[in-house]
Amino acid sequence: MGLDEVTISKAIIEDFYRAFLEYTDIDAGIVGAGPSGLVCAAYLAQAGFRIAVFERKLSVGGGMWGGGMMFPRIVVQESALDILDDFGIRYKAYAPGYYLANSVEAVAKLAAGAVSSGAEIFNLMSVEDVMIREDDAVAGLVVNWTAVEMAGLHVDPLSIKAKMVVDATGHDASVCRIVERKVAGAGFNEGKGVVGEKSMWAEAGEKMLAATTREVYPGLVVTGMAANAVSGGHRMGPVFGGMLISGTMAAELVKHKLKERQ
Ligand code: 48F
Repeated sequence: MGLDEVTISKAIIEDFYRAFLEYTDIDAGIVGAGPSGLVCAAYLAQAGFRIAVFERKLSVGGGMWGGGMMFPRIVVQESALDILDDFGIRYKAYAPGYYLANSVEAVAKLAAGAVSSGAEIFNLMSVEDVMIREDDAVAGLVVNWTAVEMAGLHVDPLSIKAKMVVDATGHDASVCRIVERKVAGAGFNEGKGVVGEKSMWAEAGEKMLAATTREVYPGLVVTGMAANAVSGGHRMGPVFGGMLISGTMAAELVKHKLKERQ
C-alpha cells in the first residue's frame, strides 16, 4: 500500500484537535513539564483525574535534562528512591544517602509515566494568564503557542477551564507571578507576593520544600523550585529528591481539594 501525505496530515490534525477539545475542561492544569510537574501529573492521572500539562518548550524535562552543568547525571536522596522505582528509573548508590541516576533516562521515564497514566502533555504552549472567578479562586489557564509569544505576534490566546492549577514552572514561578500581578489586593502568599529564591543551599532548600509546597492562593498549588521561589527558599542544584517528593505532595494536595468538591 502506498503512503498518502494527506492521510498522514489528517491523522495528526484530527487526533490533536480531539485531544485539545477534550482538555478544554479539566480537573487540574499543570504548568511546566519539569520533574515536579511530571510527577504531579502522573500521580493525579493515575488516580483517575483529567490532567493536562502545558509546557512552554519543545522538550519536556525542564532543568533535569542537563544534569549538573551538562553532565547528564542527577543525584537523588534515599527518601525519593520509591518515586524512582515507581517510574522504573534506574539508580546506583554513590555514597551513603546519595544515589545517582542518568538525567536523560529520568526525564524520558517521568514523561512516559505521566503520559501512560493518562495525562496529556501540550508542549510548545505557554501559559500567559489565569482565569479568576467571583469566589476569588483560580478557575483556569490562558494559553497560547510559544511561537506566538516568541515572535511577539498580536494573537489572542485560548482558555482552559481547570478546577485546580499547579504552578510547576521552576525558578520563574510564572503562574504565581501572574496572580500576584493581576489580582489586586489578593494578599497573595499571605501578603508577601513572590519573594524569590535564595542562593544555593541544597539541604536548607530541601527542608523548606515540605512547607513551601502548598496552596498559595485558592485553586493554585505550587510545587518544585517554584514553591521555594514563591516563599524565599534556597535553590538546590542538581539534586532532585526534593523536586520529586514535592511533585508527589502537590498531587496529594490537589487530590484532596478535588475530592472535597465532588
Ligand atoms: O525548571 P523545572 O525543571 O522545574 P522543577 O520541576 O525542577 C527544578 C529543577 O529542574 C532544577 C533544580 C533542582 O534542584 O533546581 O532547576 O521545579 O521545569 C519548569 C518547566 O516549566 C516550564 C519551563 O519551560 C520548564 O520546562 N515553564 C515555565 N514557565 C512556563 C512554562 C509557562 N508560563 N508556561 C508553560 N511552561
